[in-house]
Parts: sequence; C-alpha cells; structure tokens
Amino acid sequence: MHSIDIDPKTKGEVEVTGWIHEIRDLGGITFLLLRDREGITQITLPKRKISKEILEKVKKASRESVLRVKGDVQEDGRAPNGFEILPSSIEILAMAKSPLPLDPTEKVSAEMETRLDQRFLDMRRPRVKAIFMIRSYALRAIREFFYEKDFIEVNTPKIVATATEGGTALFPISYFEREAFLNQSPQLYKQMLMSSGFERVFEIGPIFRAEEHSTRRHLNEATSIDIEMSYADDKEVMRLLEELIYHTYKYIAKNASRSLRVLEREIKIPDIPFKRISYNEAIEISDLEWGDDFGALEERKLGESMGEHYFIRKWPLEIKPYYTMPCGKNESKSFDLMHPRAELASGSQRVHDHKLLEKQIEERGFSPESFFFYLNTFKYGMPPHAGWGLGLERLLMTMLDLDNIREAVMFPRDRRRLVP
Ligand code: AMO
Repeated sequence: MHSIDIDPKTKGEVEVTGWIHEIRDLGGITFLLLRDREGITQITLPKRKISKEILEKVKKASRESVLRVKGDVQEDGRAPNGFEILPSSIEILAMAKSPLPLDPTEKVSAEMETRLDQRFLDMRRPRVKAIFMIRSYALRAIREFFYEKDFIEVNTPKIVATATEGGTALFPISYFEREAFLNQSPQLYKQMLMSSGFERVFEIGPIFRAEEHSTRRHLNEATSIDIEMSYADDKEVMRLLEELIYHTYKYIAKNASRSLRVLEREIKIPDIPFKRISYNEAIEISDLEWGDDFGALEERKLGESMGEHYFIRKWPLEIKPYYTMPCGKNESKSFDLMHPRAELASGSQRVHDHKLLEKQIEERGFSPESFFFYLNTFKYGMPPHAGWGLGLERLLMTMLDLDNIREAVMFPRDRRRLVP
C-alpha cells in the first residue's frame, strides 16, 4: 500500500513499505517518517504503548533503511495525509550505510554534478521523482493522442550506416569488421515507412548527437518524438504538433497535479493555434543576415519578442536538410516550433520525387550511393508526406521551467558524463 492509498478513517491493520526519511526521538515519543514512491507516512511510536522489541529495532535502523511496517491507522490532522500508523510490527528489509553520499530529504543541498553522480539517491528526493512521474504522464498523453489519431507506433534501428541530418556530428561505433554509427534521427526510416504504406507512424526513441558543446539545452542522447504522415503537407503536421502540445499540457495539468504540487510548479496551458512567423520576419526581429541560422542570442531576442510558443516557417532551403520540400524562390516548406527558451521541434513537408531528392542530396555534397537503401524507396510509388521531430526533454524542460535539460533525464549523457 502507498501512503496516498490509505484513508485516515481506515479500520484495521495496514501495511506500508519504504525508506526512513527521518526519525525524530522526542523522549517519550518517536516519530518515524517513511517515504514511498507517492509520499510520506508518519509512524508514531509512543514509548508506553509500543513493544520494546519494536523500539529497539527503530533505534538500530539508520536513515534511508528500507522498512516494512504493519499497524493501525489513527486519524491525526497534524500528520502528512492526515493520519499516523501505530506499529504492531516493523521489519528492517535493508539497512542503509552511513553516512549517505547525498541527502534524499534535501535538507543539505547539492550541486548538479554531485546529484548526477549519486542519481539513484537523488531520484529518491520527492521533487526529483516528481519530474519523472510527470515525464511518464507526458509519454502516456503522447501515446494516447497518436493512437486516438490512428497512428501506428514503430521502432526503427539505432545502429545505422549513414548520417541522417548531415551537419550534426555522429558517434561512430565498431560493428564487426565495419564502422557504423548511432542514429541521429529516425528520419530516413520513418519516410521509408510511407512507401511501405503505413500512412501515419510515430516513434518515441533515442537520438544520438555528438555535439561537443555542453549547454543547458543539449544532450548527447535525447528522446525524440517523431512522426511521419502520408498525404499531408507542412501546414497539416504543424496543426497536429500544436494540438499534441496542447493535449499534453492539459493531460498533465489534470492527471499529474500531485506531482506538480510536489515540484511547486503550476503549468499554464498554452493557447492554440500558436503564432506563425516566417523566417524573413524572424531575422528582422533578431537582427540576422538572410541565410544564417539562429544562435542562442537570436533565439533569446525572438523569445522576448514572441513571449510564448511560436512557429518559424518558410526557411531558406539551403539551411534545411536535403529531404525538405522546396517552395517558391529559395524557400522551403519547413518549420521550427519554438518556445521562448528553446527550439522544441523541427519538421517539413518532404521531397517525395526521386529525381529531386537525388539532386538535393548531391547539392549538399553527399553521395547518392550511400543513400541507396533510402532513395530506392522513392522509385516505386512514394506518397507525398510530411512530419516532424519533437525533443521530449526540451518539452519537459520548458513546460516545468527546469533550469537544465539534464533535470529531465534520469541518467543524462553529456560531453563529460558516461556513468551512471
Ligand atoms: P532536429 O535535428 O531539429 O530535427 O531535432 C528535432 C528535435 O530534437 C530535439 N533535439 C535535442 N534535444 C536535446 N539535445 C540535443 N542535442 C538535441 N538535438 C535535437 C530538439 C529538436 O527540435 N529529422 C528532423 C526532424 C524532422 O524533420 O522530422 C530532426 O532530427 O527538440
């Protein structure tokens, strides 16, 4: 039983398990706070009423030891959740060593790096755990949304032979007698699935980016929510993206209110449709030359001017990947979804004509031969299609106003960190 499942008016014996959050010995009475996944239960031990054996055990138990406690519930407005347990038996399931390398009660604060070194203990902290409870709700909301919209969930390979996004650096790995890479994006595979006739696919999976810089918004292993949709254009998948963001915020506000309270966060459900500006408008606001991409400084300027979620549309073709559909003079059917703090997603309508795709691959200096497996699927009936990729950690970081993207990953991978 979890702390929150117990009603203060419960008659008869209950059983709770968890970690010793705190022990307060006030002489005649001892209070033991037991922490489980969902909250804290107060175990009250008045010396006159509790057996010597139990009192001895509690004395022996160190902080963060794991206990199983059985006892009667007694209503008490002062206790967490409005009740306490008077124990009839206490079992020490695992003793914790002292001193602890990190304080799970948060009475002693710790630097991010120390916290990540001791992440298993860090995640015992209710506020840290709340982030991952919310992350789980977000994944549920996203899956429900796509199933509701008739999408099929897929899994594509993460060990690949070629770059997907071009510019971004790859992690090479040794694959028997050959060199292979960790995939940067499911891009090529989700497009190939359009040729196979799945029409609407989504994937939630890892992407690997060998970016050398260490910032508050970059990870070397991130989770991407990717979609691809046949017979759709850029505008249609933009609408789908803003609907998904809206649905996820709403779902979390409704279903994860307890975790939000623990985290001391309120989330504001964004209004949709989001504002849409063109690349040309965006460079004017941020004082950038045509053809340049927005850096952190420009994104901040834009964010201050826009104030909330917004799309930047119609990027110059040359700064978007080869699979992007051109339109007009030097423009493309592409978009980025921005939050004032970070880019959340990018997407586009794709080139579905084999010849044009081959040409755009060549223009970027890549060899069509290394894309043979991909290009081939465009020769035998490839429907027009569009899609996007949305970073899950960026979504959580901006939704929950987290200082650092690492807060949204259990075991982050960055420039210096490969363990735990
Ligand atoms: P892009 O490279 O813009 O597009 O990535 C899509 C989204 O993934 C997230 N993201 C990251 N998050 C944290 N750390 C990183 N290093 C990182 N890199 C990317 C961001 C980003 O907006 N194939 C296209 C998508 C498509 O067109 O469908 C792509 O990968 O939130």
